[in-house]
Amino acid sequence: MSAQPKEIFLKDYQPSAWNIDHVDLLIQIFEEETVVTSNLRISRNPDGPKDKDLVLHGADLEYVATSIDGDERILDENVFIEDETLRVKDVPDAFLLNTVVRIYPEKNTSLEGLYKSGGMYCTQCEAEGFRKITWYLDRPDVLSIFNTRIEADKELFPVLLANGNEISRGDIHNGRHYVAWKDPHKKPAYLFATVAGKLEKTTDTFTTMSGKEVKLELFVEPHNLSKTDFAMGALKRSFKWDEERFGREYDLDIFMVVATDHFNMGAMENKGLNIFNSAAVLANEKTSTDADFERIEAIVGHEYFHNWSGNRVTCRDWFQLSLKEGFTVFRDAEFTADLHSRPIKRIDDVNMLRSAQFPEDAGPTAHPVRPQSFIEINNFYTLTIYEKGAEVVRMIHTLLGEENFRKGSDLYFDRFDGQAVTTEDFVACMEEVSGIDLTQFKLWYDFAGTPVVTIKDDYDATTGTYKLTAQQMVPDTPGQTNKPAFHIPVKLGLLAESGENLTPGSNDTNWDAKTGVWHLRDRTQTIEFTGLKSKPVPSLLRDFSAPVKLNYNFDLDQLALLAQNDANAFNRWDAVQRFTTQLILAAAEAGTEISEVDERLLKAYEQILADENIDNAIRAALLTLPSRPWLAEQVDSIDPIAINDARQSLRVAIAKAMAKPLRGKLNSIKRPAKYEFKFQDVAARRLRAVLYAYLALVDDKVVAELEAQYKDANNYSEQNDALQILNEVDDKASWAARLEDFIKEWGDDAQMIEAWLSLNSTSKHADLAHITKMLKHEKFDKGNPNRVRRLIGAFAMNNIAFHAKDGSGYKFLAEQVIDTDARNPQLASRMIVPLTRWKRYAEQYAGEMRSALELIAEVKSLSPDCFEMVSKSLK
Ligand code: B3K
Ligand code: ZN
Repeated sequence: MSAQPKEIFLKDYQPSAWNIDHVDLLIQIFEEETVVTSNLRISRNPDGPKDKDLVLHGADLEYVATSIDGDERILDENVFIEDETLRVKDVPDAFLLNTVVRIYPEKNTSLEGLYKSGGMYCTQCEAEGFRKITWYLDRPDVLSIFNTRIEADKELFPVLLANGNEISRGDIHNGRHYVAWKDPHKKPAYLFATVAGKLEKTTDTFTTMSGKEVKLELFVEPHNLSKTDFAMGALKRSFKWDEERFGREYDLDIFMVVATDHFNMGAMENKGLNIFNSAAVLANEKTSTDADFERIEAIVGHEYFHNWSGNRVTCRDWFQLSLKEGFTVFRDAEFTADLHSRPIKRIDDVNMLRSAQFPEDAGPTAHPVRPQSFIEINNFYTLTIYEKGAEVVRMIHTLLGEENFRKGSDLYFDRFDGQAVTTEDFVACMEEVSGIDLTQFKLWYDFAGTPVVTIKDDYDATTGTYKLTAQQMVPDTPGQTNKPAFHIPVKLGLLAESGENLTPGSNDTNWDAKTGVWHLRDRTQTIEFTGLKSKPVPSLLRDFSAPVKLNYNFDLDQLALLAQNDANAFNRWDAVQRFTTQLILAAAEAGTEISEVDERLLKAYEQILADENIDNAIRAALLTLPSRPWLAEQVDSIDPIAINDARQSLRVAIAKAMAKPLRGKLNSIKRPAKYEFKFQDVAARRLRAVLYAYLALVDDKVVAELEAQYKDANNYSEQNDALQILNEVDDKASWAARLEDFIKEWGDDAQMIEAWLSLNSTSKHADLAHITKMLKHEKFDKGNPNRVRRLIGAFAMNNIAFHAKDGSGYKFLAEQVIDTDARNPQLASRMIVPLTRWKRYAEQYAGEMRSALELIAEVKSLSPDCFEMVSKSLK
């Protein structure tokens, strides 16, 4: 491995010695290079350390010139470059710094800074990409006013964009032109953006709550114009929702979105100029699934909501990343829940949390929601920062209630508008408006690991009292042991043996009767409920009121009762999950197949199919077995093949036992004649897909029916449902033929190529030989992160072939990581994730995974990104 990169610590934070009061940027794009001229008005920060020198960040910049207050300076002992910085010695307290650099966006494969995606130029500056554009104080607590002028060839790049409002444009010599932009809002450099391209746009307007008309513009490459309507609608819904639910109004005359094919993540909230991965914004019914529409709506909302939670109020330093990300994920989750279905959104989110965040929190890269150190900040855009961070905000919401939470967020936005702040500042506002002491609660920010809450109960028939005793334990994580007790809100209810939902009564000071929340604050805590005629069944952690693993020794009778009667939709689902988890894990451990389904489960399923009081989406969720990663997370030593086989055997057994009612339900669902992305229709499609997936395992007619559905459906959602199931039950030859047809039909559509790559990598037929062959396919492009994720990433995350006992799958991934790292460290680093969990696997897998990690570790010029992941994993 290369020399150890530097670790940065939260405890070392110091304010900047310098402010940048104003930025003037001139970006001149030429065919093979770009020249960036920057004029920075700099002054001493009265609250900062008394440095004599100015030290600016810069990476991969070719030095051209520097001047201070108009005096040209050459590189000498007073102005010099060292370790990705430009140091200017002994500067005055206020001055104008001019620098000129040359950069090469065409060669920038890291997709960070200014780079070329196809024919267009675009930027990605979060977290530390601005330093690849010009010398700057590239840290989130330095906020400035930006003026940007871009110049480029007029024919090749008719559209030139930057943050804020356009102030002028015009032609210059040699067929070139310019556009100048001014952003009146102070912002950190990570929110800077610029775009140049031959783009077309869809436009619309939104009138804000104070009556201001905002122009909405969505820019795409011309062939994508037919895929912009949905995102535009989602954008308007976002504007409206943030006004209604959070009182937040948009603050510029124009809001622009640009779609680009090459992007390292989903999208970026640059002020007034969001840049989106095409996959996260372009959609129409011919090429997008319901899940795509859902995801796009959520991301469009998320980036827009950042305008307040992130842009107007930003982070003091990158350790506070969850201040904006956790809060904004909470906001987008509420947006989706308000628009569609609250319980379904909760179930979807908890599935993701348990399947991906819990494993992260139990692995070598586990870190607190507010980390105390990092090597490469790009490695910290994690499920913990985003999803667990959102859970922490959700718990604050639970503790305060909607009204006080809104008061707290109003106070936060008012008080810190235009500032860079900390999670402490956020929590302090919540405490101030509610009078609730969150001192203990704040431990959630500082300690990693998923808390385990173990609950035992005891019923006394003579007094009618029911006692619950909870014990909490936060497991050790790298660098953190012996953790204190957390404040954990456990929402609960009780059910009588008859299935009736009771109203629990208790005088306990930690019991909140209004919300049904039991506040755990001690390592061990007991509560007594009175007035119970018989022993109740507890419904624990309703709505997943805290991101914990909750253990209670449920027997299958209790779970069956909850599955059929719990008034809390989330817990009804969770009861079925717990029930099926018990069956699958018992079989996996014994190495047996499940051939008969427990009668109680069948009864519950039959009732679920018949129950008129639940919608089809809930029905679909109830009928879906726990994910393989979540099952794996619940065992001591993971055997992925055994878990997969046991889970599959239960699916087959259910299908056999219930073929008739499943078919009956399927036939009763009408397929709407016209595709619409609306909840009832989406729910019906979800249920049809779940039912078909079962029936395909036992009913010979299904293949023909699904083939017909694939051919005659007027929307890709139904086609994809058919494909996904056929992908599982097809023989190899039909599978290959179908994929061949697919790419012939859709080979010009980027989103469909991506879908096709996934179909290629997730089937049971997708062995290593197939994936290796696919790497050479003309539609695969290793420079495009979406394609890499859909082929290699999906293979490693979902495919059983990845876990071949000889370690060939792991070695393949290691080789791909090494190859990718040389171009795009951020992408490569993410690809390592499946290997990092090696210690959790049974011996024969763990050893091979470790060897694969060691292969990566041996590389001499490994990026800091991969170095951090690999060295933490091998520790
Ligand atoms: N803030 C960006 C993520 C930036 C990732 C940089 N490696 C998107 C988002 O969370 O909205
Ligand atoms: Zn975000």
